[in-house]
Amino acid sequence: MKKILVIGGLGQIGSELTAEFNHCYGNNNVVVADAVDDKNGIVKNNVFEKIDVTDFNAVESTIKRHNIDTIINLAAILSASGEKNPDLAWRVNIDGLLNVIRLGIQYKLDRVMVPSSIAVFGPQSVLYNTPQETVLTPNTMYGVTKVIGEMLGDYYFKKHGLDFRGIRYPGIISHTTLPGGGTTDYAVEIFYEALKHKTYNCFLSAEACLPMMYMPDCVRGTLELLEADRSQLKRCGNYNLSAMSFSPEDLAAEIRKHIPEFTISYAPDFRNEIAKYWPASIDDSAARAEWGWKPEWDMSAMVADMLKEVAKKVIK
Ligand code: NAD
Ligand code: AKB
Repeated sequence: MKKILVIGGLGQIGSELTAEFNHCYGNNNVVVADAVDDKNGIVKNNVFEKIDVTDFNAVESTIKRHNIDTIINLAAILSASGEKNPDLAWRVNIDGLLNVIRLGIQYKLDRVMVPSSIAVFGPQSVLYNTPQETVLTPNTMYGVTKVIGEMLGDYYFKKHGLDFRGIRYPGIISHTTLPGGGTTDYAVEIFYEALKHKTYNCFLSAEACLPMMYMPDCVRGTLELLEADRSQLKRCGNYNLSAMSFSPEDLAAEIRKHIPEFTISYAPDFRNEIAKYWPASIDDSAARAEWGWKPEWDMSAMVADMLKEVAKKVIK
């Protein structure tokens, strides 16, 4: 890898992945692209390109202009936003992905990485210690696009040798950039509300247990898979990855260890229906065996760190 293009680089994961790529590969070798302007000044040390991933020519000219040999495509419409606008979710998550895949083949890119999600699972999947291989019948448009994305990656790897890689991320918790319209967003919002108002009204039910991961593990795992020797990998874009699992009431209890007066109430909305059919826990033995994955952050360490970091932003 010499020159990396991060599409969707202004988002929750892209903004932090770019910082790590800068550290590992040098900021001159990392180009950040997104469909929106960088109004919050996220990109400080990289070339920024405003492009829409659904615009084939724009992605192609960016690849050519910067001599790109690796693409990380993070541009996506997440689960809750996707249910509000399924057509847009299809366009960005599938048409955009196909642009990246076709250009990856045309320009013989070294590798292409596109995340999947626990949203690939659904009512017929095994929902505890969910295995790598199980029935995938998602009940959201987002989940549908993620299943198809995994299958397209596999297809183009086998037919055209495109080195396609991806992780089924769990809900990602972080404090740098806010999450972008998912079902697991509550697990970030709760910290801001706990510190600002000592109370939080949760859009999931108390017992909705989901797999989650703290951003430092997400960034490290992504880099590890990106760097892994292809000959060690038995699959492409669908690695299960696990770190911790908790419900809103578990998380609230952990926050109360730091803020004893914190209270939580529940007003489950349509996102609770999505969460109901996502796994409670994940079996990530394939990632552990094939590329050495091991999480470092558990819930109590994550909560302590989130409260410390979010406090710097909300308590002046
Ligand atoms: P996000 O919503 O925070 O960021 C996505 C970025 O893509 C945004 O900056 C947005 O402006 C950009 N974008 C949207 N449409 C675009 C388009 N047409 N062209 C170019 N850019 C466009 O999302 P994220 O949380 O950073 O997720 C990144 C990837 O990881 C996605 O594929 C998502 O499905 C996956 N994922 C995320 C999580 C999570 O909890 N954050 C969990 C599982 C999987
Ligand atoms: C979402 O909730 O949509 C994302 C995801 C788990 O894919 N955070």
